[in-house]
Amino acid sequence: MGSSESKAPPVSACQPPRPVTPPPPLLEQPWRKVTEKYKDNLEFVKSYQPENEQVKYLRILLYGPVGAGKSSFINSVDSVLKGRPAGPAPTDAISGSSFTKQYKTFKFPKSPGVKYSFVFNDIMGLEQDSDSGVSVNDLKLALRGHVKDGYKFNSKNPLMEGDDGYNSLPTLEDKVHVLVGVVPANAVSRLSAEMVKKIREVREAASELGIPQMAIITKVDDACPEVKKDTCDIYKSKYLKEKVEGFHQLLGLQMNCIFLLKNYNEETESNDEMNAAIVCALKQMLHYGDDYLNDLET
Ligand SMILES: Nc1nc2c(ncn2[C@@H]2O[C@H](COP(=O)(O)OP(=O)(O)OP(=O)(O)O)[C@@H](O)[C@H]2O)c(=O)[nH]1
Ligand SMILES: [Mg+2]
Repeated sequence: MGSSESKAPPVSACQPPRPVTPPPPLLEQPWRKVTEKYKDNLEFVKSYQPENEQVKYLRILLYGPVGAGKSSFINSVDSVLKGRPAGPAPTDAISGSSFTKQYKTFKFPKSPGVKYSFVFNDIMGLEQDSDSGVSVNDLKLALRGHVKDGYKFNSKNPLMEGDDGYNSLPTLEDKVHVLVGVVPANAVSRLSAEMVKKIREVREAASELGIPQMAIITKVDDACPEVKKDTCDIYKSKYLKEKVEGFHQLLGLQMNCIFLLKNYNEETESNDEMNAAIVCALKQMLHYGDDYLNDLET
């Protein structure tokens, strides 16, 4: 018996390698707290009025790659304000080129005949080729308020002074007060060099005009299975935090100007966790835009 025991191979040699436990995909605490401030943030957004009396509406321009969720974000804002899914901006799941073709201002109804004091401009998506999608030139004109509402973009013929869609005498209200880049989470590390160049060019033009800039990272549900299961974990996801850091490094935007969210697309009911992330981003847009408008006055 003793000999059979002594011949037994060392225990460690018989055991299969111990499986390595992968690190948990979620942080214990969210790195940005959005849910507990939701009601206050919503109240702020709903009661917002520009301090600068030269403008009735603060203007936010969305831009970004085709299919990023720009129009969907406008619908998400409307959904939060109405407390139910809503969709004033048409969206599309399958078109290879930009579904949005026109420059359009979206206002949001507050009560009969009254609108909230901020508007969004939806725009054609950016594409990597130079002659498709919205041209960087048109985006620069939009920043300065030269693009008339309803203008239909033509990728091959950018807008020129003298064209019907050209507003030669823009007021402060026609100009953009906050510029917001929209990029899906899964696309952050896959943006082509051409796309990054276009985004940088637009950012530089906005910086020259002193226009504040932010970004929203959409489709967090597509990028992170834990978030797909439970939307309240957006700011706990390590993977999504890496996306924010990656975007910060790629384009130089400060981390506190980059927001994660899921747009309303498949929901039939309002969702407070989704709303909290959307409103947190929107509140910041209003703060930055308001600071910009106030700085013009001083
Ligand atoms: N899963 C998921 N789908 C989204 C989200 N946001 C937008 N989508 C979907 O993505 C598709 C494109 O969204 P759009 O809002 O049309 O994108 P866009 O940036 O306006 O695109 P263009 O107008 O073509 O430039 C639609 O099918 C949306 O329903 C999101 O947060 N999560
Ligand atoms: Mg669109």
